[in-house]
Amino acid sequence: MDNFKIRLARLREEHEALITQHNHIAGTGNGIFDRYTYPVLTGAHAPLEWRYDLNPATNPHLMERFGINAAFNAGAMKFNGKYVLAVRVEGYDRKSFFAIAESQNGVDNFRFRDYPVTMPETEDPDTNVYDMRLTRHEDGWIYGVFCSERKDPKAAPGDLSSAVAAAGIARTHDLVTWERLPDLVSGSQQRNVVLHPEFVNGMYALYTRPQDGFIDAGSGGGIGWALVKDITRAVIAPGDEKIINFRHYHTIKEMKNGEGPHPIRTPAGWLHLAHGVRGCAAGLRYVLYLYMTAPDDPARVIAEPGGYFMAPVDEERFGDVSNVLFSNGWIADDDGTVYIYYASSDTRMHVAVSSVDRLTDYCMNTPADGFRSAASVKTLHSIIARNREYLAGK
Ligand code: BGC
Ligand code: BMA
Repeated sequence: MDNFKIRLARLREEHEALITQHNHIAGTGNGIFDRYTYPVLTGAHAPLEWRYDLNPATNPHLMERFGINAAFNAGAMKFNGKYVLAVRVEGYDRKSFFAIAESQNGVDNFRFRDYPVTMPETEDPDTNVYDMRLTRHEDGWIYGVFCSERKDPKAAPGDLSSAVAAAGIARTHDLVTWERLPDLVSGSQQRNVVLHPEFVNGMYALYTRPQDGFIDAGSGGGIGWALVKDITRAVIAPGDEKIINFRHYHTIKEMKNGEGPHPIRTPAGWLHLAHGVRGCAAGLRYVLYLYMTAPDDPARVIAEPGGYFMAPVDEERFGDVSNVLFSNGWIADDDGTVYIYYASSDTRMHVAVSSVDRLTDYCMNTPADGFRSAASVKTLHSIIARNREYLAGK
């Protein structure tokens, strides 16, 4: 009993110290964004009430009864003045679910709500749900669009890993009670589907990522775009999905790409955050990149800086699925600050901070990918020559 009390007091103290740890900007940065030093959420941030039976009569050893493996790939929004994350929480059983965590300042003191989200199922229950994008739509609802994964009904006997990915759609007003709508119907599997916040030609607009198989994008050429009349029965007819941001040979998005959170409206156009994937001997490498589309046409690309915007560094490189940065949440604050919530290696959540001005400048003034080594050298030569000329004239 005494041992139980002593351990519980210690667990409480350690947990409280972890979630109240002050965060601060790390290093000098590259001028484009500033990373914060500590992860904003990890599996260890999950409340003790989730993980332990706290009654000494039924749990004399104060054992963990429900392990939380990771907290990652969170959707984000400002809600009632707070910075809110809809986190992909994953148990030791490899099932993920959504849980809301909130902070007053967006960079530390994120605290999970008492209960995770109860997401209603459709008549075809999801095996796993993950990577929710939050959109406050101009129709007045808050939407959560996420990946719903089910075992492939066509899998051969004994094949226990073939799966089918679809876009699950739910909506809420309070982030507590969710109404589940039918999954998106399109001609292919889908992951990384995102709802645009505004109506386009009176219709709902979706960023999609058509894929031939569960892992391979295959002939799905990149990030797609489709208009849907009725979000309560979202259907993309064959031929109505067009690719707006393409994959290319020998780039950071050679193998796959996908929209991150919904884009941010800026005076110069829509600012998009996406992920790009390439394959290498060590497996898939996921990095983040930005692109911009026209103010009056969110589907027309007007700028795309070459290469990645953020890639995993230091501790970010390691985790359950190493060498992965993934983001499906950012918040543009009223003062123009942008909080970029990104996960590293399918394990933990971090924040980096920038501004609408800085990210626009980055998109407009970073050289585009020239697709060849010689083109990169040419770009570098012109930067160096301009610098030498400027410095010599001072
Ligand atoms: C995992 C996702 C992953 C997907 C494709 C799913 O089973 O839960 O994290 O993105 O497979 O690899
Ligand atoms: C994907 C995503 C993420 C994950 C990544 C790396 O396909 O949808 O859930 O972060 O793989 O495992």
